[in-house]
Amino acid sequence: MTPASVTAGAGLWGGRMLLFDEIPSTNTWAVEHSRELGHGDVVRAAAQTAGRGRLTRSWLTVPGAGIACSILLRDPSFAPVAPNVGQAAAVAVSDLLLDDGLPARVKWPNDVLVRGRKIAGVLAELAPDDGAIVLGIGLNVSTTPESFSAAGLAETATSIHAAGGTNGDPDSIFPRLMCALERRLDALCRGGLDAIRPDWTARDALVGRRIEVLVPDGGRIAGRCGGLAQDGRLALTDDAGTGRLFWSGDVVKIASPY
Ligand code: BT5
Repeated sequence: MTPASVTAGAGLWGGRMLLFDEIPSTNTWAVEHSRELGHGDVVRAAAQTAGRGRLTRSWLTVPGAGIACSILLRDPSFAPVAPNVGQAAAVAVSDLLLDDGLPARVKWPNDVLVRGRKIAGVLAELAPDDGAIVLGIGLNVSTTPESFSAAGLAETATSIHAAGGTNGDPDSIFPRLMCALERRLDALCRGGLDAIRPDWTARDALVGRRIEVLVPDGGRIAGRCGGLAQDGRLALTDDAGTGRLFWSGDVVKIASPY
């Protein structure tokens, strides 16, 4: 499988953009071909047939209606902030949406919501071959409510168009996403998570709310969300009053503020 086009300088920090018409998953391709990719190269596809979420979940990319891309990060300056690149990417996507007048919020670990519905997801992985980071972003641009319904996402997903944002198409929005991403990733490398955290907190869909966290062993822990900790973990005061921090998990229930 080879890209339909490769454009020098169109990636991040002068990297290349490799564009596919259709591919199973940009993250899978980038992980498998990481040795052929340089820092800032972007793998993008108009359609994904097997888009992936975290764990074994899937990501819907309707052909021509969304942005699906993966960015390769190889510069050593990313090593200390590797656990936080997904959070920087979620804030970058929310920058773009807020500029279009949409009330974008971020949800730990790295989702972007508009009015409680998911509009973008982020999947950061390590390429096992060479330790580079593959940062995947899926953003719904013109996906229709009918397409979400057909995928069982009628109640939980939205797109820029469905939420009443710009009429731009994925191709016109993509360069803006790249700019926002480059800016936030540069800030993360220079200043660590501290450079991102204030904006994350201002846009946090969870802080101060009663939430339930589904932890990797299958347990559920309920309590009041304390927001994003200094290292990127989720802070929670559980119902027994004990402070807890989570590196991974899923927030499965969000109630109104306490
Ligand atoms: C994510 O996982 O949200 C990460 C999504 C990353 C997608 C990008 S696209 C480019 C790159 N290549 C890939 O193959 N992946 C990345 P997670 O937090 O596990 O959420 C997955 C869940 O979101 C699914 O189980 C569905 O419930 C829901 N979902 C799937 N597709 C969606 C969509 N298009 N919009 C909103 N929600 C969706």
